[in-house]
Amino acid sequence: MKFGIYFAFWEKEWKVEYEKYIKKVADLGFDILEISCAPLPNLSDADLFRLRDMAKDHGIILTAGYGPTAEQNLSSSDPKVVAKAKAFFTDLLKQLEKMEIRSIGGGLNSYWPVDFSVPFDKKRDWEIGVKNVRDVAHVANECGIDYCLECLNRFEGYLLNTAAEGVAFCEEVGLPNVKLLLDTFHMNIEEDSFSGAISTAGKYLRRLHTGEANRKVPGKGRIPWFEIGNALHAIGFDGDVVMEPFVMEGGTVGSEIKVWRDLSDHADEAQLDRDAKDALAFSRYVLGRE
Ligand SMILES: [Mn+2]
Repeated sequence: MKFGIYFAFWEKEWKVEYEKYIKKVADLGFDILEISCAPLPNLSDADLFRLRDMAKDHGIILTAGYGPTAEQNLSSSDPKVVAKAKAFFTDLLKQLEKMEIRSIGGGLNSYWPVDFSVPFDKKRDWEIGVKNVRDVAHVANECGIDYCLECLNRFEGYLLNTAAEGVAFCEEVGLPNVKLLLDTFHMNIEEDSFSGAISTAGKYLRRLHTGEANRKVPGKGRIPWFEIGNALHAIGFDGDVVMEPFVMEGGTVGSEIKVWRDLSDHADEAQLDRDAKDALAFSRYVLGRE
C-alpha cells in the first residue's frame, strides 16, 4: 500500500502550482501527491516534464484526480458533449502519460458536481456512459493509465453511489484498466458496511480516498478505520490510500466542496502540516499495518 494526500487540503483553488506540494508532501513522509487535472490543459510539455522530474527527484508518485465539467460528460445524451468529452480525455490522458502518472480517479464516467435541477434518465445515461468510458479507457490503456471510477454520494452523483454499482459498471465496460475509487466520505453515506463495500469492490479497488465523515483528516472522527484496514487486508489491497481532507471554507474549493465553516480549528499552514503528518502515521499503522 502506498499513502498519499490530495493537495487541496492546503488550498482554496483547484488551479495551483504543484511544485510546492511535491516538496511539502515528500518532507511530510508521504509516498503520493494527488493533483487535480484542472490546471494541466494550460501546461506546456516542458512544464509537465518538470513536474514529472521533480516528483521523481523527491521520491513522490503523482496520481491524478478530476471532476469533469458538464461539457466533459461521457454519459451525456448529447452527442456533441460526448465528442467534446472524448477529445478532452484523450488530450488529458496523453498529458498524464508525459508526467508518467499511472492512474486517474474521480467521477470520470459522468460530471461533477451534478446539477440535479436538470432532469436525467439513469438507465439511459448508464448505457451511454459504459460505451464511452470503454472508448476512453482504450486510450488510457495505450497510455498505461488505470481509469478509476469514483462512487460518489447521492448529493454529488447519481450513476455510481455504491461499490456494487461501481463493480456492475466496471464489468459492463469489461476492460482491465477500468477500476474503482472508493471514498470513506461517500461510503459513510451510501454503504451498509465499510468492510462489505470493500469486499464487494475486491479486485476492482485501485484507490481509496480517506477522510472522516465531515472530511477532517483520518483519525479525528468516527469512521471505523480498524474495520477498513482489516477489509483492505482481506482483499489483498495493494493500491493507493490517498487522504482527501477538506477543512477550510472559502474559494472555489470551499464552495464546491460545501465547507461552510472552519473545520481546521483555525489552523495555520504549520498546523495543517502537523495534522497531515499525524494522519499519515495513523493511516500507515491502522490501514497499512506498518
Ligand atoms: Mn474522493
